[in-house]
Amino acid sequence: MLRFFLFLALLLLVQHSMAQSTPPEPFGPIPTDDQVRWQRMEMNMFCHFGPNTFSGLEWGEGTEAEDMFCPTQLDCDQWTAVARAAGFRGIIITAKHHDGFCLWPNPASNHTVRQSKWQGGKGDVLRELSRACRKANLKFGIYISPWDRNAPTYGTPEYNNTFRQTLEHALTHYGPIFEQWFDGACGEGPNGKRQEYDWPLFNSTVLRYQPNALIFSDVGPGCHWMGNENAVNGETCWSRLSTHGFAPGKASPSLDTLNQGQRNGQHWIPAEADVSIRPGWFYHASEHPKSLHQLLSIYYTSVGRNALLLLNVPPDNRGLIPAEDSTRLVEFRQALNAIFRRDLTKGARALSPYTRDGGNQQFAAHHVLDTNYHSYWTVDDTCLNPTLDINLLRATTFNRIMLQEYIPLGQRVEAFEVWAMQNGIWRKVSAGTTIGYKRILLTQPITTHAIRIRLTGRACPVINRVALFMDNIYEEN
Ligand code: FUL
Repeated sequence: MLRFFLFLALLLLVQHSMAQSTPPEPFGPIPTDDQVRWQRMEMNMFCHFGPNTFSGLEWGEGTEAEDMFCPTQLDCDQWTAVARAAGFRGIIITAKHHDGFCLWPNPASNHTVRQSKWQGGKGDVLRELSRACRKANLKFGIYISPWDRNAPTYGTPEYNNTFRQTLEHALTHYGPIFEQWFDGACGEGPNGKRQEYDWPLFNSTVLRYQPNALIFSDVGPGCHWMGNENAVNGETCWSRLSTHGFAPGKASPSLDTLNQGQRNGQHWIPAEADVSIRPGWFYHASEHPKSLHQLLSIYYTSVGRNALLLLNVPPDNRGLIPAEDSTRLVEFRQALNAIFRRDLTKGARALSPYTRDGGNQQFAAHHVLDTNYHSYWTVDDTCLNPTLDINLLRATTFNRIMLQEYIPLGQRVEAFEVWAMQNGIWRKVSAGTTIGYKRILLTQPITTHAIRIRLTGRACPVINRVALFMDNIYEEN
């Protein structure tokens, strides 16, 4: 009998503590673990490299001789060193651009490095880069254009099968691929015809051989193009998108929709912002990298607005990243470090009268100040308009406010305001709609010893980070 009571008591205790610590249910579609990992990479490097690097074109004709591809000093370790110094987490290379030339000996094509004199036909850029990435602890991804101005079968149903073989080869010889980048462009091939792309076949091929890869296209399914090539994401940016009836390219949703995502979108498909450090995607001797100011602006309108930044840094005709680009990237990294290394909430206290389960420590406000990604502040399910106060250690001046939602539980916030205590009264200093994985707000310098954040959620908000920074480098025009 005693045992029975002990058991009952234990059961009640367990039940009680479980009820106390039940996290909110996810809201709407949620990211996969791969999508969360991907989003947390924040910045990746794109490399456009191929015959265009030597011809000066942006879109090769497909008729270029294979020997045109002849980098004299290719060194992928140099690329990865630059990527690491800049703080990128992965590299995506144009394994095949619209001209059809393959940077690896693709058996499904006769227009590859194997047919060139480069390294006696034994060269393989994907082999070199995938190895260099592994060595440097960077993730490796590939861009393979379905549009092919060289493939003789392009414009016929047979081409879809050739393209499947192309994917199959690239996806099975170079280790894990974190992202497969699909361009929606669908122009004419050598016979003047356009191709009807078999997207279900392409996507299923990728996922068959690389189940952890995110597929990028205008409509995902892993991540989606955000509607422009300037990396200016919508200030409202949902990571949800409905894609039924749409396809990459001409059949994609409107640019506005791509730019802002959809409040009621049916799938979790976060935004990726691709932009080039130079005017063109490929290297051209006459072009030069963007200024530090432009790169910081890009950072704020992409990473700062719930998108991942894919910054293109084209290697030159030697096969190296030019010094002016690597210098600019190091400046960029130094600037980001200078701005974001010092979180001005250090030593602050975070408080909320709304904390879940009557103030359960597991969900307490102080979790927004720690850097543990998986700890967060949240409130009762019925509380859709909570507030959170951050009492700073002393009067502090900042001009950047960073907010992060804990996206494994979905994107929940649809409006927020930030208030600052000044001369004894609360003044509204910033406001917006969505937060998502990360939102960075730009303000004039604000001096205060307390801020209050008001949130409106579609479901109870779940916030894992609030931070304040002072940026003395970038000034908005
Ligand atoms: C576009 C392509 O047409 C450009 O050449 C470039 O590759 C860019 C990233 O995507 O659609």
